[in-house]
Amino acid sequence: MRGWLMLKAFDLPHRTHLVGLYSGTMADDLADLAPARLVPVLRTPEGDVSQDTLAMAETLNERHPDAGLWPKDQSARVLARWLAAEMHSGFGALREACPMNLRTSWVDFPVSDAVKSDLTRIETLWSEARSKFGSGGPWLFGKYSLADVFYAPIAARIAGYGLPVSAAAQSYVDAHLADPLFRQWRAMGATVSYAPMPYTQPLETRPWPGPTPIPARPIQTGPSVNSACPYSGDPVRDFMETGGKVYGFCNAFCRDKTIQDPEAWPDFTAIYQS
Ligand SMILES: N[C@@H](CCC(=O)N[C@@H](CS)C(=O)NCC(=O)O)C(=O)O
Repeated sequence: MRGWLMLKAFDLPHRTHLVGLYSGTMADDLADLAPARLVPVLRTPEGDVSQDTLAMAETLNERHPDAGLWPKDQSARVLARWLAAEMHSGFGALREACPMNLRTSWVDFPVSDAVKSDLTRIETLWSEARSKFGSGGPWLFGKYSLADVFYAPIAARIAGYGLPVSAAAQSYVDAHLADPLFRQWRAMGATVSYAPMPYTQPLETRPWPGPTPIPARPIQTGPSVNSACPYSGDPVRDFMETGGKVYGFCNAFCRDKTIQDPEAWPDFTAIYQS
């Protein structure tokens, strides 16, 4: 999620390639990128490879100095780098107990003292950034920055496991849940399944606490209100229905990611609302 967000949120030109994270094919999928062995992995146009979100973030910032990856203000940048680095190397108890699972939200998750202590630290850091630099918007430094990219998975865990946080921290979590890019990543993730699915809990589930997607379903045939795919502009082949109308897409993945959360996709909502 962090690797994709840092490319999308700052409009950096890129192509994405999906690897089989839990299908047993990951080593083969990453063979061309050795010695990379985990995701995310970044390959630059020159063919240089970096595998680690913090290293990727700095490489992207260096290549796109005007894209606003870190806050503009120097003091804000000092704190933003600190927050990102502390997330990257810290919060082990929370990350161990609550693996990120955007598919499911759990009821009555037992929160250990160690997880509570991580949450307290996270709230302290968020509050430091928000109180000093956050007045211009809902994000840690007002405007969305790499610091928010690094805390998006933490926000997802707080939401999915229903972890106890203050109202101020919950508003920051809610900003992530409502963020179209967060919703897009979640929608794309929901199109992939593994057998068995990882990260289950012996707990009851509840609806995802973010915005409720409008209902949509796949259908076999058109015609559709659009003849060109909203994403690629190519002729449509795969169809879905929502709000009593049929929409077409150039492939099943584009159709399925839209079904998961139609309103997360500006290119789709442009035709949906027209
Ligand atoms: N510190 C690394 C962590 C990378 C990492 O642990 N990636 C996980 C997915 S989030 C992974 O590739 N897991 C597959 C595995 O462990 O086989 C980073 O931030 O990039």
